[in-house]
Amino acid sequence: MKLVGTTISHFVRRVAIPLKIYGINYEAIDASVTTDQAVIKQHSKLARIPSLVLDDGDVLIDSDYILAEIDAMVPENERLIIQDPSNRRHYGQVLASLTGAMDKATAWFYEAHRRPKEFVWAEWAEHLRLQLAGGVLQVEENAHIFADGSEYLFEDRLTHADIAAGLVYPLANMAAADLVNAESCPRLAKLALHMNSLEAFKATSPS
Ligand SMILES: N[C@@H](CCC(=O)N[C@@H](CS)C(=O)NCC(=O)O)C(=O)O
Repeated sequence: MKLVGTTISHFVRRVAIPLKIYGINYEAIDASVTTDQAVIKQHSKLARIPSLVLDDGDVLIDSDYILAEIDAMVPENERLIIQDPSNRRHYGQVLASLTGAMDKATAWFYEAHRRPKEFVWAEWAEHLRLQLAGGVLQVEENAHIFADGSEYLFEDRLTHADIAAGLVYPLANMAAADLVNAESCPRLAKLALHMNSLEAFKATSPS
């Protein structure tokens, strides 16, 4: 199995972290969308990362779908998902907010830092920055739905929602510290610290 994409990408780490936690071996192909397009396109003409090349040659794209396939490779009780169906809607909405914020982090980064300076549309960059912050703040504001006193968001167990929070909170805090910080987001700030101390987070850290 090969995971295509640099771990600078939070979407690639979203897949790499569960692979590590599940103990599924894979070869990391460290390809960047800015410098390694040819390598990325060999596996997916959509030219996005991550893609996961399975041993039978099938190529999976899109982190949500890749995670669904990876989850199916491990016993049900080990999957990093909620177990209680009554949490399905909240879990889905929290994940959608966090991965939506990840999308906005990528878009903001490209708009604000990748474009030649003379082409930067400052108002749009600011809009994207506020969307990134908004996705994270929206989850914090719904903290009342989370398991009381637990270090995790749902069911006192590690899920993909905790992993997404651990990845996107630091990005939002970096891009929008005026809005997303330990004071405005105590629950997510603490969770992100915890997540980033996990071996699987450290092992996939780009730095
Ligand atoms: N929805 C996709 C988003 C992946 C994504 O945006 N990847 C970025 C890197 S962080 C990328 O490949 N960008 C290049 C492009 O979309 O052209 C997923 O969950 O995998």
